[in-house]
Amino acid sequence: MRNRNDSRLREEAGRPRPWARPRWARRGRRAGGGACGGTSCGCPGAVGARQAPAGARRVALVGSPNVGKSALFNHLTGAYATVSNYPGTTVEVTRGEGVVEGETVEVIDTPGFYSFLPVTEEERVTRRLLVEERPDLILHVVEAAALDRMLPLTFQLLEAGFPVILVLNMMDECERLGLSVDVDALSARLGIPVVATVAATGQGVDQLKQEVAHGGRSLLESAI
Ligand SMILES: Nc1nc2c(ncn2[C@@H]2O[C@H](COP(=O)(O)OP(=O)(O)O)[C@@H](O)[C@H]2O)c(=O)[nH]1
Ligand SMILES: [Mg+2]
Repeated sequence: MRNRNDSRLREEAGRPRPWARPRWARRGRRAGGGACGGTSCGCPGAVGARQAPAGARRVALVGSPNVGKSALFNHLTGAYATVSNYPGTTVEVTRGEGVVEGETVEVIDTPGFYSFLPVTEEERVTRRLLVEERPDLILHVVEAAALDRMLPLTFQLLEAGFPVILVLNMMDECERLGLSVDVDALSARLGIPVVATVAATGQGVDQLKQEVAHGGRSLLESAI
């Protein structure tokens, strides 16, 4: 016997569902996407309700839009991620857990950020997150071929007192353009670890994990 609601269901199946989250936002089993974005309502997706392992270091991926932050986030984290609106905003922040040399760390994929003088809502959220949550380590992700344009933010992050690892992503594009970067010289000049990656293939991710495990302080500490 046919259900009398069949035709209505068929009609609705073809319509876009405004409440449906994109597939990438739904991966993992933990609840995500708190509708309120608040911290005190008990909504499982709210930022304040996330369950990071007690004492886990927070590692934030920071940088301009489209430099490969989310691609690196996927390499650094496992199958579980939580997507939620930052409190009081409609801007989404993704969090996950990664394991580096046996240590579980919380990894945060922040919205696109050009500088500490924010223009967009996304930038304002990232600045708030950096100020309020004070991540233990920043992975400043830049497009290797546009290093000169993106390096000023590295200095701003260092001036703000964050331990920083500079991630030169999209090295494949850099090479395709016939450009090369002396990673060791850059690292020595800046006094911070610099890691070259191709997030599209995972190249350099193991080295990045090693640097994260060492806290990004190796060169700074040896310089003191
Ligand atoms: N060729 C190349 N493309 C990359 C690399 N990393 C990321 N991408 C691509 O660059 C685009 C932006 O990446 P995404 O991770 O969304 O950047 P985000 O905005 O910083 O999070 C996507 O199409 C990625 O597939 C890389 O190392 N090489
Ligand atoms: Mg992204």
